[in-house]
Amino acid sequence: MKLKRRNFIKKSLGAAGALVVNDALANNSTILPDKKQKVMVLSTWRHGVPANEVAWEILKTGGTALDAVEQGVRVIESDPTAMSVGYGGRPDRDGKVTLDACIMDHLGNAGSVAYLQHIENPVSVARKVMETTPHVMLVGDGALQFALSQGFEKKNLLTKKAIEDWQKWRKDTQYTLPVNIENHDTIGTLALDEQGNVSGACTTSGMAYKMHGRVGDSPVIGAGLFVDNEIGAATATGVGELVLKTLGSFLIVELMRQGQTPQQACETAVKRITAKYDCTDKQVAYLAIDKKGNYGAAAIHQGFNYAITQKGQTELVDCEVYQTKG
Ligand code: SD4
Repeated sequence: MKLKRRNFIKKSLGAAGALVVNDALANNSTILPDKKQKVMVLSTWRHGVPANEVAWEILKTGGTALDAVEQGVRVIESDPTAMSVGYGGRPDRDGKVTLDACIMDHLGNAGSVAYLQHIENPVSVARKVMETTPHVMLVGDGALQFALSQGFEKKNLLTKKAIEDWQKWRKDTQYTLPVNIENHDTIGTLALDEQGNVSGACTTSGMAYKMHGRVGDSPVIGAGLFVDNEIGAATATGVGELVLKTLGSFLIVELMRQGQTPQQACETAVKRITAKYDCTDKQVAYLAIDKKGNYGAAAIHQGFNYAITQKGQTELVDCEVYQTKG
């Protein structure tokens, strides 16, 4: 990767910078033959590791990128220790867990839910929206009613730990709105399957302690996620308002269409934000993949990492390119 662009800083990593999390599959007979070498899956943040491992189980047996991204992120949605996604996600400032998610396939189909409460796996509701309705996006009570009609079960998503943290937050901050580098960890997952098709999914409980009714970038096609099977795909994490105002994932795919590499396109999209907005305490990070299996990542600030799985091996990688304001 070319990393030395003006205003961008390369964090020096060395060989130890990438943590090899699981190389078990690389050492056995399931290793993929050459023609399938570009099969891969990438996910944002550390919880991308278990998500990728589930996605890989699907990809390695010839499954679709669409199934892989859905099943991968579901694991994180259902994990109460992942406190920015699905069950156990941090609530809004009024104590309600409201979820945003979307999914997009290689045919350009898209489905999305926003401000959805009481459903553990919003990504699967988004997929149902995509596959069984003429619409792209359902929100709030309508999304919940639709989910229930499709057989999803209602569940209390607010865990004891999330309640305790929220109560502490209310006491400490006196209900002021927090927007900072620390309070988000959305999962965005992009996969390239054996057929050479790209799909993506993005799911979140949104910014912790957001205003009730707030929807971020994650369920908005083109903002939190965009897939164009001719080109590639991109996903976003961080302060959704900044991603929404620049339509970051769509921008990245369009930049790749114009010839930028995934890495260059992610950097351009980050610069588009920092050129216009004060990002002193606000993080946004992008992850992108192209049809050939090239990928890239860039962030405003240090601290973003992502998981990549190829040939059965998963690595957690610190994003090497970030931009301080300027
Ligand atoms: C949001 N983009 O709701 C989401 C939060 C996030 O990593 O990305 N967290 O604004």
